[in-house]
Amino acid sequence: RLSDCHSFHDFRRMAKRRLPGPIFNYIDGGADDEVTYRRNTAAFEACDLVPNVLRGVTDVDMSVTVMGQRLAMPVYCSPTALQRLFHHQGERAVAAAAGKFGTMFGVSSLGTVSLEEARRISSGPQVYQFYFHKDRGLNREMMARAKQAGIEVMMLTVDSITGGNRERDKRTGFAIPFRLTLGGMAQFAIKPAWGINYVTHERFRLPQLENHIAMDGGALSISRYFTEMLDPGMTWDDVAEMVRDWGGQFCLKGVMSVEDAKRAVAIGCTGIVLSNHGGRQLDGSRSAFDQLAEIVDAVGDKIDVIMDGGVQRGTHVLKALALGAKAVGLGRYYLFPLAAAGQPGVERALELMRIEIERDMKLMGCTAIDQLTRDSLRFTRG
Ligand code: HOC
Repeated sequence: RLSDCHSFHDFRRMAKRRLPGPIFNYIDGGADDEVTYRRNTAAFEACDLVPNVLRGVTDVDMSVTVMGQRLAMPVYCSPTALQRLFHHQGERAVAAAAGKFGTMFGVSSLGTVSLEEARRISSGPQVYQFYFHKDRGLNREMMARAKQAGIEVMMLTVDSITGGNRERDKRTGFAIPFRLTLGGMAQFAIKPAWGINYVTHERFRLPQLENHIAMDGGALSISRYFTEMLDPGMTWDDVAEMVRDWGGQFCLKGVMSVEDAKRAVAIGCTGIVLSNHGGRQLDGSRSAFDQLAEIVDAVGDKIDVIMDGGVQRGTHVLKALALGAKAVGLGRYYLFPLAAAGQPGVERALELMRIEIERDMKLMGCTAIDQLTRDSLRFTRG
């Protein structure tokens, strides 16, 4: 039951019980040996908090401003793909829940609800995340649709010009739409709640892409999408042109080096998300948290630095903010609750995060985010 879920781990277990194995493992998995995936959370654990006491912490304000958007809490729902595969409410649930908590929601170009519909549902600011396709017309179309829909922040993912080696997906044969192979049917049989949901709700769609890919000709694998549709020849000049064309808040997701962060500043980006794609792309890549201080020191006064990866606790968020992140992105943290229970699940997860952040700020002796500084951190292990 939802009321028995008190943490990320409880939601993950509940999602695992409800989802067919290939779908659970698609969300849960990382690339190669999943070293980066594990490191993302371990990095937070290698950092200790040093609290202050007797500071008068009755009222806590956890709001932040990032890329021109005021957020009631310092976390937002990062864009993630294929959400209606996990629960029929998909992006609708996440958009509505994020809005209720006064935070930002990211809709993906691989989303299963149209960006226009998601924009109508979410009452908070909205990010539109997209990839750089070989088909330049498609890239232009995505930007034009986003502009028309009133999207506040464009986010181009730059760490995925080729697909990560997701061995769990290879073993399970994960592809979309979910295929009714023998193995697939067995999954329906053992996970009836998910199966009934999947077949009784509207057809699975990728509304941002459907005029450009043939979904009905068979299943689409992640590696096929990346290798056939994305342009590995993308350069900084291509992105500079997009930033100019957009003319508003534009953020690069997947920047990890100081050199690239400086280039993002130089071409006029207003934000960067330090991210290794949840450990799903380049295994062995450093965790965003470990890389954060270096990047903030280099460009933090010129651009908004955001991070994501492995965030499961309020204390993880506080550690990232103390190092200088302007906000923190959540991925699996809300996807497992979505899979487990739809919108009420996402709402409960965001509520738990809000309560944890408030409690942890009080225990740290802080009443506002800018009181969290590097003085409160010690790196003792790792
Ligand atoms: C069929 C294409 O960001 C991930 C996503 C990208 C999924 C591509 C799916 O899984 O990391």
